[in-house]
Amino acid sequence: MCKVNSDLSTTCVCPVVCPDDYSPVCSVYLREFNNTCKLHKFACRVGILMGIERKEQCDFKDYEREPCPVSSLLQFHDRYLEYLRVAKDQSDPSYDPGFWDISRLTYEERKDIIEWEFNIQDKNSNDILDPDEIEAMLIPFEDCMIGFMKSCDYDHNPGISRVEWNTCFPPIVPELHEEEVEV
Ligand SMILES: [Ca+2]
Ligand SMILES: [Ca+2]
Repeated sequence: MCKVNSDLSTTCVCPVVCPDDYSPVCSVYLREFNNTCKLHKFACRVGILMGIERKEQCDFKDYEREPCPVSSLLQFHDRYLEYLRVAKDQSDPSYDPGFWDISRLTYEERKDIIEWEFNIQDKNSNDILDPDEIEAMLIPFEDCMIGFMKSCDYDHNPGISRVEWNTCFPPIVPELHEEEVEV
């Protein structure tokens, strides 16, 4: 549904109509959908990546984590970005966070924060967030975090690459120049 562009932004085409087939899927946020199309439609509409935990009903007793409530999910990405911005701010006295409203960060400011976190967490500098590095990043009592990390790892190569990480935080939308807008 989404593809990564050369500048690491993403272009998504959302399904408009889904079949009514009942072929349940359980998302990595432990939210169940009647079929895969409906999962993609929901994720695309709210502008997030959403991985599939398994192609059957969610059976919560199989998991040690709690489902991520939709209300938390919808604001998770901004909440996490805000958390990272505060961390970055505290680590670097010369860093000027500018506006405190996360929605007013520019594309470059968002990218700086996201890449800063990647560089810090990639302890062995292999340009991948390895499974043990990801484990260390999980915030306790944050029900949406595991789903978020699993959704980031969408290419099914172990770990989260820099490209995957950069696309975890939609909307990262570069300022469009008029000549780049397709009509
Ligand atoms: Ca690493
Ligand atoms: Ca991966």
